Amino acid sequence: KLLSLFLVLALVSVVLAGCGSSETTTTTDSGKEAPKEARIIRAGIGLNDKHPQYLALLKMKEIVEKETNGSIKFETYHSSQLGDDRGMMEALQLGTQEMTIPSTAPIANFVPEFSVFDIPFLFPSEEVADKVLLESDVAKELLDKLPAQGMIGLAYWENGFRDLTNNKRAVATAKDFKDLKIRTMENQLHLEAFRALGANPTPMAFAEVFTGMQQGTIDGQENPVATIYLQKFNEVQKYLSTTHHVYSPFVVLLSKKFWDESTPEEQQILVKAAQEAGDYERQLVREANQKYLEDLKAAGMVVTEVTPEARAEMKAITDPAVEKFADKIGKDTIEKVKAAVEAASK
Ligand code: TK8
Repeated sequence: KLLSLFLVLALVSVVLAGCGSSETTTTTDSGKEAPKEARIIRAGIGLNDKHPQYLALLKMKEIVEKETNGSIKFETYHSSQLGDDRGMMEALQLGTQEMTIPSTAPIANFVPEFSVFDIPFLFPSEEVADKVLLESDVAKELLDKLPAQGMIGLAYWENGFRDLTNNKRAVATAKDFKDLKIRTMENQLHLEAFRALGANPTPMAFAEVFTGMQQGTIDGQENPVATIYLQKFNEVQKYLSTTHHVYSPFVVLLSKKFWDESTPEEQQILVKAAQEAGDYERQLVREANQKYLEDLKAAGMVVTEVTPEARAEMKAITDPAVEKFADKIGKDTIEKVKAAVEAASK
């Protein structure tokens, strides 16, 4: 009896197993319901997870994962966990990382034309920057130079107007830059402009800036207010000047390898998601740049409002230094961007 019960059980389990496997076969044969392996975008940025750039990256992740029904998934990394701007862009070229969102300044090491945005006091306002970056042909033409470097520019986002902080003195006018050891991004034009102002600039990866200021190897740095506040630079910096010397755009960069492996439909979703998340990012970053200036004052920073006259003097000093880069950037690009700025300013 026991033996027959055992045989019946064995038979039942064989039949059940058979059913199971035939079901699996059906699904695979139809080729539809079988879950496709998702392709992963590893997205890395230098800023921390409090910054609007990271919040917008999460929004982009949400849009893309939803719109592609999970055929593309994101892994997001902040605070230079995947490396500094240059390292991440090189990883995009190699195809060992899929996305990063640097300022245009370090992109100029790959596509020199991008240095046009490093020209001090180029943009008079965020509204003008929007018109130039989101609507002009030249902004689009610049993105079109990226594929030759193994990268795709999906959209412009905003870092914002850069302000100066330091530990030595209140900087109100050009003469106050004298001998200040200022960290700049890795960008030749920025170095030259700060030298022209009499400062002693040095390029450094973003992740090292806080420690550099804490230990006194540098006196200061320059970044938009949102970054200064959210990275807690005020804990190691006393003076802030609203120089607004450069407006930094961000560019959402994708590796060309990942782009080429994507379907036209996925490519369209990626571009649209980057633009949509970009609108959100601009809104957040503008609110942050406004709000946190007061918070920095409340936290004890000495804030010096730089006058339009003082800015004009700084511009007059940096203009000739910048002129040396005209050939590298391309006179054509400079003229087109300046014309777009003028048209947008009307
Ligand atoms: C972070 C950078 C940063 C930039 C800088 O990766 O390096 O100062 O302004 O925000 O993009």
